[in-house]
Amino acid sequence: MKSEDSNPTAAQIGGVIRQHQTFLVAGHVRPDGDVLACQLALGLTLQGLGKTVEVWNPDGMPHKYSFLPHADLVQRPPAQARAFDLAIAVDTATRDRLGGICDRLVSGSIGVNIDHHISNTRYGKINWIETQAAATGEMLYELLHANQWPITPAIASCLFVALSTDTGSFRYSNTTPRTLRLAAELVEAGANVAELSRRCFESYPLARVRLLQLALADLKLTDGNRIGRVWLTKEMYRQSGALAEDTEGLIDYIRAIDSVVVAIVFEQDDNGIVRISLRSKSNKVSVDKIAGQFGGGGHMAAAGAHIPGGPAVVETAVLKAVEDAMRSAGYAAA
Ligand SMILES: [Mn+2]
Repeated sequence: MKSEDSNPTAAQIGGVIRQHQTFLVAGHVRPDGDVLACQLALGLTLQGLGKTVEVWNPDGMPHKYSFLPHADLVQRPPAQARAFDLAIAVDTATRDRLGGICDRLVSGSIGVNIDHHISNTRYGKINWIETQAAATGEMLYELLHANQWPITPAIASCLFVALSTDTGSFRYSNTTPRTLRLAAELVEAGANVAELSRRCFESYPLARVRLLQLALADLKLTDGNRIGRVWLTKEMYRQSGALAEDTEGLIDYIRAIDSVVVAIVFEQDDNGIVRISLRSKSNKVSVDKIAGQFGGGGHMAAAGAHIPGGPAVVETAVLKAVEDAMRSAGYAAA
């Protein structure tokens, strides 16, 4: 794997952008606050530079984030392939996570890959990967700042949401002095902390709470209450009326139990695949490594994977991997 020493500078990325006129900004499936806010912030920046830009997300703009400025810029990819001078992916660890966007590009490829995931596969022609960044939003701030491109109130609001959502409102261990300084600058540039925080963290549809209610009714704690896990089943979705997009952050309710070190959410999809999300509260237990054993990845403290197999078999295998990681980290068997 190439080291981050081979990263281009923000100024170099700016130079590449200046050379082109038509752009695609791409982001990952099951979008979160960071990816959507970054797609919009970059889209608005490119528009401000007089470029022609389209912003595609495989799942479109979820209702949850439709409060973001110029949210309607985010579109689902069209049926027909399109040509752009440059396609830029943000916050997306693998080409697969682009959900087929590359198939809708005449070039078939991503020109610039901007991301902070440790598991990024460097699938772009140019790869700018900073795993120390709390959010891809931090990198976009650097891009704008280094190239003296304006941070309008709309862009500041987007970047604030990117930082805020990927740090759990500046609570997770990825929050650095730099993250907090950037947040302060974004507030100076026009981001409204109270309003944006309310939209991100205190504005959920009732169906999500109903889904949470059903999931938590079946919460299981093992390994001395240090491993917490729930399933989100089709039946729970049906009963609650919740959508896939309503599940972002549900895992934090398990993570928040004081005894829990590793939290897991399991979910079965239609194609015999089990989707897992993992969170760790210990810097000795890297869930990125656990997810990696199943073909997934992410960050030390937050990761996921898509695993083929039946629910019981997958659950047993994942629990075993988590328990092994706990033992390696020095937690005695309970
Ligand atoms: Mn991110």
